[in-house]
Amino acid sequence: MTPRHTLLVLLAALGLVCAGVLGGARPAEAAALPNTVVPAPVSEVAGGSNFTLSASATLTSDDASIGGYLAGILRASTGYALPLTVGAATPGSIALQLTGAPGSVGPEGYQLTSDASGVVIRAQQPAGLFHGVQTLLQLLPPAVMSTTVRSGPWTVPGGTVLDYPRFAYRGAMLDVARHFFTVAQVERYIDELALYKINYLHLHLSDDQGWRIAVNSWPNLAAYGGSTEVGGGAGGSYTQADYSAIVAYAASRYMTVVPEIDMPGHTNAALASYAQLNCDGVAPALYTGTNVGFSSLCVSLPLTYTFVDQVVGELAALTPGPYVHIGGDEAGSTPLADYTSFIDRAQQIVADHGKTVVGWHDIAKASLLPSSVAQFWGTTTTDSSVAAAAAQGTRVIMSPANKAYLDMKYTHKTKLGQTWAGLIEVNTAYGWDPGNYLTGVTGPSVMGVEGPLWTETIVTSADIDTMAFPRLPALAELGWSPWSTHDVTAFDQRLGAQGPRWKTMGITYYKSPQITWPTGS
Ligand code: TNX
Repeated sequence: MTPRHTLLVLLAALGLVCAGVLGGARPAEAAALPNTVVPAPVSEVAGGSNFTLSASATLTSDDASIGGYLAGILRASTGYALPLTVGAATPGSIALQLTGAPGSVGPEGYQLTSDASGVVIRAQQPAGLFHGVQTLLQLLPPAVMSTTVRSGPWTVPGGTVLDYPRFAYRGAMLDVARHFFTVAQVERYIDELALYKINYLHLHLSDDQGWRIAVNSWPNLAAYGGSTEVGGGAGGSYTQADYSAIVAYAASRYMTVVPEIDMPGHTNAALASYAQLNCDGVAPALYTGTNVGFSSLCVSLPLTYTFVDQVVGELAALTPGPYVHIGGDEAGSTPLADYTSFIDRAQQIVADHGKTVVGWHDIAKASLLPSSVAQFWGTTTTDSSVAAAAAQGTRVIMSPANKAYLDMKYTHKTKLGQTWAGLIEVNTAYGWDPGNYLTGVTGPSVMGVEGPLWTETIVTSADIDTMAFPRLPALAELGWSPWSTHDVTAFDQRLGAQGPRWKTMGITYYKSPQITWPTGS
């Protein structure tokens, strides 16, 4: 039990003793904040009276779109009118305010106070308000997530939450190349990720099996390279307008899109689309299997760099976020000297388009620009080239495949997924410290954590849900919560409390036997 939990138990015990001394039933005022919020907040102090939303309540918000987001969820499940206004909080209301937050909350944090007179969420920036809204939703009963009217009472326990993230980067990756997912499917996943304060969506937009984003200067990439997927299905691709719609939807959930074009390996779809990109001038056939490491852009060909420049240029222009991911993994058919010279040039091209490079940690074999970010996907806790890069100032996103890969099976019985990095049960996904995991990669070298979901075996939204839940919330907690809150017993209880929410929302999840799922999950 952490000191914080000890304090909560003591407070709860005190409440019971007082109630006993006073000779009455335990007053509602004595309720402790329940251990239900994922990711665990920095601090939660129970106290004061509970708040119960009434049919005549109002919402006030300094940010109209976040107010609208919360109103949309609450109106649907409560059936209350909940008129949205701007200005001072009225008694009985929920107020979202961009004033009065303590400085410690930073750009993404918030303070939430709840008592009989109302709930007030204060933040310095809209992102903080949005995160506070997610906490508020988790303090309300699970039925609040219903899209049809349910019965209350809609009670928020009295108390104060002060909260802000441990890491600036808390990501999830979706591989839309091995199997294609529509804009609506990606938006559904964005909504799910937002519940857990994920703030980066990494889209793996190209691979051997498919090219998924229209590039005006190279139209065959999407038209032909996007025409199939693993298993030989029809595949698909995003128009530039589709991609912009995903970017805008993510932004409405305070999430930044990181687009990935994987190079120089994982490029069969591009090579199949343009014969002139191949060293021998011959286009290979489209590929619908699941092997890796067999394709490579032609590093000695000048046209290769025209291609990279035009593709990155169009993508950078469509991407408001700071990062472009250049892949760089498993370039098994690119000789090392070619690989490093390619990565050097690709980094410069990305920089010329005003973006910061992210690459799988294999790029640490090249000489990295000071700004470049390496995404660690290994299965060991030492990697000399990543440690050397970190010592030079390279920042690292932690996605160790044996902990963070959402496409690994939970157990041998899991129908979907792979096993090459091991089996990943919930407590394995939770049981590591991203800030102190990889030798030589600690402190400011760690930019954050990401859960990649590769989709060789993943076809539907239900498949996505089954692999991401409940492990994604575990990773989200590693990314957000202070290490001092890390406690597997308390976490498993918090996670169990999410089950009824997922059920209400129609999220198919793996009912891990490690978790006690409450009735109604
Ligand atoms: C390795 S991890 C890959 C992907 C596969 C994944 C399957 C990494 C950077 N590359 O190409 O989809 O394994 O788990």
